[in-house]
Amino acid sequence: MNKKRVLSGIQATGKLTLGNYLGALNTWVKMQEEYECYYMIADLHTLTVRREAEELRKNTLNLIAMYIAAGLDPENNTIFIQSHIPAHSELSWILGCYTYMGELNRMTQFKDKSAKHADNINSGLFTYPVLMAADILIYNADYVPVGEDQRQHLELTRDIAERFNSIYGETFVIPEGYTKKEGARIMGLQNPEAKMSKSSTNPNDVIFLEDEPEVIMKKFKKAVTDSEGIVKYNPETKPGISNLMEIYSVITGKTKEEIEKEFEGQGYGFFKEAVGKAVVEKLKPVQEKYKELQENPEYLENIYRKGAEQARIIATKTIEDVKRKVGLVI
Ligand code: ATP
Ligand code: LTN
Repeated sequence: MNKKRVLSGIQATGKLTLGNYLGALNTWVKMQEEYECYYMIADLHTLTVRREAEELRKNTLNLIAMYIAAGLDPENNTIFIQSHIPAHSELSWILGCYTYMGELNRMTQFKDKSAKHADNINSGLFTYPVLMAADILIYNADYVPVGEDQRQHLELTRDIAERFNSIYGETFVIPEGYTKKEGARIMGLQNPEAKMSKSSTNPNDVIFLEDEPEVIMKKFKKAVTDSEGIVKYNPETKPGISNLMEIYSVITGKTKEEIEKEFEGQGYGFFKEAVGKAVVEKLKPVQEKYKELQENPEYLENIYRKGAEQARIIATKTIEDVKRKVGLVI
């Protein structure tokens, strides 16, 4: 049976958050049964913002450990590091010549990140989505599981692929985004109007997957709510409570209505504690496995070396096909 193919990645920019887990990793784990999956560490993308070299290397290894700790089976999935497959960068150059400045100018992530890093608006930040398109198209992925914030990049990827196909004939599979409604956009605990993000400056805004249970409980206790005192889902008027309900819903599998019923007549304090406990329980085995894996760098190296070998087979085929089509001598 021919399985559909999946590709996704996370930038090695630091400790993963509950947002990354519920919006991306958790979905990847579910997809591994049904699809042929390629999960990479997007290390080249991280260079768009200044990093310490040693820290980037450490983050990359830790991220591989976290992929596996979260439940990805390295025997059943191809886990690899983006920069180990130079064909991504080659394809990115070629696709950049089929992408318009106007299209890249519209990307909200570019606008956000250039506002945040006004002293370093480099061209990599601008062409970031082209490299992401190359990551996806080089494997002819059918599905790309990402959080809501990446959907615009995915639309652009489809446009680039369609443009290329219409000039040179069927070359790329047109990928589809795969975003679960639940968990696709987890908001900050202190500022529920903005997404929970690794690079947030307020640590109480973010649950890190490595946070100790007491820290997690404390952060939920401090989470911003409202003065109504009723556990009810309405992201417009009750963003804080609705976000906590979202988190609780993805973790327990309960619907919003079931949660409203469960906490009817209870105060926010009680509800926050329940959410905190559910998160702590869910993360416990992940944290234990993560610690164990961090102590075994050889095992991790084996995985990403083997992953690169597997990924290279498909990437090489695609890049050669593309080069031939555009007229490069190979
Ligand atoms: P940074 O703060 O460095 O921009 P980030 O936390 O946004 O990082 P990324 O590496 O950009 O994380 O994203 C990795 C994956 O996690 C992507 O699929 C993204 O859509 C998803 N993701 C990130 N933040 C959230 C969130 N708050 N809710 C749901 N999904 C998220
Ligand atoms: N831009 C993505 C990371 C990423 C990615 C990809 C995701 C790089 N290449 C290819 C899916 C497919 C982000 O999450 N910030």
